[in-house]
Amino acid sequence: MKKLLVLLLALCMLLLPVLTACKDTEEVPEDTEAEEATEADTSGLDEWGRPVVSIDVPESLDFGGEELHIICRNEDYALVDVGDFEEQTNALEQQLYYRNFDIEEYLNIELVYSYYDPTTLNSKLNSTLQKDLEADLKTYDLVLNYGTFGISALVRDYYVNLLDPSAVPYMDLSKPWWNKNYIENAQAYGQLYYITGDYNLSTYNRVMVTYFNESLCLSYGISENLYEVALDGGWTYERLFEYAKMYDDTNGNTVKDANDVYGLLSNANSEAYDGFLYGFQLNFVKTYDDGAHGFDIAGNLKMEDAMSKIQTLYEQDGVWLIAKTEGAEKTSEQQYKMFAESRALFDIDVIYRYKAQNLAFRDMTDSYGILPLPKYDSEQKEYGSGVQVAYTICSIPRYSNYNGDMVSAFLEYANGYNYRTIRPYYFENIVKKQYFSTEDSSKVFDMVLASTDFDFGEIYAQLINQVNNLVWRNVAKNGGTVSRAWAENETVFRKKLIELDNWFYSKAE
Ligand SMILES: [Ca+2]
Repeated sequence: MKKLLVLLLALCMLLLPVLTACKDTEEVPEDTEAEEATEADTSGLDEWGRPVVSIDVPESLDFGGEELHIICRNEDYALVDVGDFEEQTNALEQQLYYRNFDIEEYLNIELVYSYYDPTTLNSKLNSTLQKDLEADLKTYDLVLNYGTFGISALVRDYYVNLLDPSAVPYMDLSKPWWNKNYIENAQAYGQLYYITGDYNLSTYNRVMVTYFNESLCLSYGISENLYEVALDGGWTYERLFEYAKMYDDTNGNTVKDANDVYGLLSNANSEAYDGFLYGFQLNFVKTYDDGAHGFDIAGNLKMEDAMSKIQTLYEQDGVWLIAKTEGAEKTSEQQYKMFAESRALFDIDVIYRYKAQNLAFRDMTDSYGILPLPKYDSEQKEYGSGVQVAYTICSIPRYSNYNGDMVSAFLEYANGYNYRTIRPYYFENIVKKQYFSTEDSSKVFDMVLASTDFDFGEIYAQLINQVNNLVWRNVAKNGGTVSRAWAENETVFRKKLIELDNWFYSKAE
């Protein structure tokens, strides 16, 4: 199929002087379901009540069949961004595959991909890119990187400032397909080097939620409608705390093991703790009026109390924590299997971890749903949701002759395209109908998405002496207090944050 398209494109280019409207004459695979989804009503809203917004990337653009080379993450769950599915195994993969044809046709480009491991600051992805940038080889036009490691100092000096309209003429960050909260929290002194938007379905997939097994909750006497509780704003720490006491030695061997039933299941590698930062509306870092950043940790009584709450929560009888509970495995496989096999009433995890987890949940006999992370207390007005640090960020490498027109047109068009078609297709037809399947669960899902938040301190944690690990995750997992962890590392934290701010400031000059 792709070869055919390339041939058509080549033919088209030969005939270009004659065929002025080359783009309109080509045969490309039709994306009927998604196309139907774009039809607007007269009120200016689409069928899901979202504003119909034009993508202002002119159709007259023509990059002459040039390759747009994307260096990207090789992990299974991040492939939904680039959608390079030569062999599609489901409807979403098919939609994404055809989307790419449409984009290639619209801009007259050819998408090319290189996949590397992105999972450290010095990852293969970052080091490969760094060598290429240093030698100014111009191999890559666009980078799709792992959120928490993509900000690596190896490559950041070579990135285009996305807030400079002359550098990215076709990007319009006011459009609804760009993640405003990320943009607001990732920038400093008018500099923004990373961005995430609707093109990055993997970012949505990393949103943390509380799953609950509806059938199991009923059989263990939880009769209240948890969706209603959540939608009425009543899903709080206190409730989850009560449920986390529930434990049933179902195999009767008087030993807590992975075959029993637990009130609360999660993963001490990250998800058990990270989401509560946002659920409780806490930030590591605040921004001053002059644009500089400062910590909001020392003397933060709410953060200290929140830590104590989380530690107490996970000490309850009915808790099984991956990588923490005695006898538990270290990786997430046991977590998703236990939930899928009805071994837990509640489970704190991301929307989509990877394919095997997703398939196991969809194959479950019991019905399950999602709730947000609980509120700190009933006084808290809104829920807060966090995105686990493995979300995807996009950057444009600044070679001496990088093609800002082409990459910005691609990013704007791909994000706008996903906003119009892929995102509603994914959310409405797949996530809501296949993952969650009830209308109430869908409402909760919308509420969760509407409350997602980023924190400068966590976005750049790897450059701030791993502040998220040292004052939060490790303390929650291993005991101690936020204030002690802060005191032990305060000097380095402050030094690193100033260095980071200074770096941003130096780029602004
Ligand atoms: Ca047992």
